[in-house]
Amino acid sequence: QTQYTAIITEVEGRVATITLNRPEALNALSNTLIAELVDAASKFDADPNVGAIIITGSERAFAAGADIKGMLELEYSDVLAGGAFPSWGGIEQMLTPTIAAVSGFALGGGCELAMMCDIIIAADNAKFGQPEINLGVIPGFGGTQRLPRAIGKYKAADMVLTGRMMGAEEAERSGLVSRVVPAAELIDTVKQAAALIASKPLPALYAAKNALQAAEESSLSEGLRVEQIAFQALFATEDQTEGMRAFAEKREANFKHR
Ligand code: CO8
Repeated sequence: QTQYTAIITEVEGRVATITLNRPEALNALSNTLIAELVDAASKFDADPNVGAIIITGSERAFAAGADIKGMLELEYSDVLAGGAFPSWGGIEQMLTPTIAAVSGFALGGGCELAMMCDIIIAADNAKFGQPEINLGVIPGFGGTQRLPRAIGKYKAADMVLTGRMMGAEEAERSGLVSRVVPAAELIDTVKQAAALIASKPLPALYAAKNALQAAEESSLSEGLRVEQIAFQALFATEDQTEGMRAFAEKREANFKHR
């Protein structure tokens, strides 16, 4: 088991949970935190015994953004060189389904991290925002691209240009979150959703996630082709045979995740 300093990891059944843990800075995304998160997430993604990954923070903050104190002294040449910020390591392209469980602040890089996940479940106290404009910068972890895709051009421009925060109710209405639940029920709800997902046949989960990603990245005809090829390929899996046979035999399927 790797020793992490800025995150806590836990596995229960087929569900892995990564908890951001820098309470002194409202889980600001330091380089160490990002590197540890990417390391843990990629290891879980590579593990066939993990069928869903939860990323969460504390009750007060999912993450209040990139670490502003760590960026204070940076100059253009430092940032341009590319070494100032760690890579997200393609975390959003992992095939294992990810759920962001958001309570409190999800600002800047925190909002962007939530948007790298497949599903966002928010507590009713959640606050989303891209406040970078107040710091003289703009979102740098995908916010200007993922937010308009999630909530449309006009809502996104309102958020990015004013830097204002959006509460959970507005976020749900706008399509930024999948569900809102009372804060006290957040973790239980997310664990139940993750366990339900993780119980599904893994090859189909991977294929579904890959096709959903294609919907964001490509034209309709290309996306439909990705879907078609994946749909056909699933007929080569044991879980497809088992899933359909179980239905016909009116019994519960016993998936092997292969
Ligand atoms: N970075 C570093 N420290 C932080 C951050 C942060 N983003 N957010 C909060 N903290 C620290 C505070 O400095 C404070 O520390 P201390 O007690 O030592 O002074 C502690 O956390 C608690 O925060 P507050 O006292 O401010 O708590 P409040 O409840 O008064 O306010 C807020 C909470 C509203 C969340 C407030 O802390 C805030 O506005 N935080 C900054 C939010 C922000 O601007 N985020 C965007 C950061 S920029 C970004 O994310 C860009 C990402 C892209 C990078 C591009 C790379 C290529």
